[in-house]
Amino acid sequence: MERTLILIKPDGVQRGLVGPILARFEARGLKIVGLKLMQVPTDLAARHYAEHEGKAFYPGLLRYITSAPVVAMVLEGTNAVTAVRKTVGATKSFEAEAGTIRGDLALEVGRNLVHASDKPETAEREVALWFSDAELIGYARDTDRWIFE
Ligand code: IDP
Ligand code: MG
Repeated sequence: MERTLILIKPDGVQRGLVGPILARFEARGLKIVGLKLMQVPTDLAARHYAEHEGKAFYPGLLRYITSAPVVAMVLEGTNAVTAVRKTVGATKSFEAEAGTIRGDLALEVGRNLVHASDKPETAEREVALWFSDAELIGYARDTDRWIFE
């Protein structure tokens, strides 16, 4: 079972899309094992986006992610990293397929609503960066046997 980090970015919270975005992940069968609203400190934003330091969009990216609260969550499921990335859609929202979160709800690359870990190793690092062990709850759902083979 894999875990992955998702952020509903400030535009998602401001636009009232927390519920609709969360609903897509829940409907897919992913299990919420961590969930919180937070104002992101600049040092956390910088560590999260360290791979992009030096790029032209990096200062704007840090301003965007720290500009208003985000909803951070950890989702669990079989192949959760890949499944969530597919549900989120391409980085450039205007190129994201219809049916994805970005393809249905966003237009711009710098206002693309959601962050999702891009591979299992990244997910491990990001989950540990955003959540303490005590904030993550493993539990069984009665529906698990209808979702997981
Ligand atoms: P991802 O979020 O789909 O993994 P990354 O390439 O890791 O995409 O970029 C991280 C975030 O940085 C994007 O989600 C987007 O918010 C922002 N970003 C990436 N490229 C650009 C750009 O060219 N202009 C403005 N923002 C960008
Ligand atoms: Mg990325």
